[in-house]
Amino acid sequence: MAEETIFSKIIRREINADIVYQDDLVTAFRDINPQAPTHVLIVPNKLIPTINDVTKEDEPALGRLITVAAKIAAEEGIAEDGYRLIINCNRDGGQEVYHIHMHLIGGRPLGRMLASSSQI
Ligand code: DGP
Repeated sequence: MAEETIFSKIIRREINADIVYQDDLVTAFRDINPQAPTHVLIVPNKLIPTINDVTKEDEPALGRLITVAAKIAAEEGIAEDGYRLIINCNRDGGQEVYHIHMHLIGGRPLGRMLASSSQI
């Protein structure tokens, strides 16, 4: 059994967060440390630690992450200019909270996907 993170408490509304959307499958709330004018985290309500742990039965919730991202981007007024969706996985991916979450980031030009580096 995976260990709960702070995100489970946010989903259950046991601690404060700026929740912008919630339904039976996913919850979306503003990142506590925003990297751009819009920075929303969209998470499955079910605790799935990483992308490596997903199963076929998670497909409805994982698909909902995308449709909710598009809806929030439209509401935030960033759909036309564009935005970035990111899911980090494990240490090399930079994952800090072990409850799958999709970052929706936009509201300014985001530049190249990765900082340029000579290391491949
Ligand atoms: P990642 O590196 O992909 O695991 O991103 C974790 C993000 O979660 C990071 O951008 C900060 C955010 N975060 C961590 N704790 C909290 C919290 O308690 N509330 C909110 N709203 N965001 C949090």
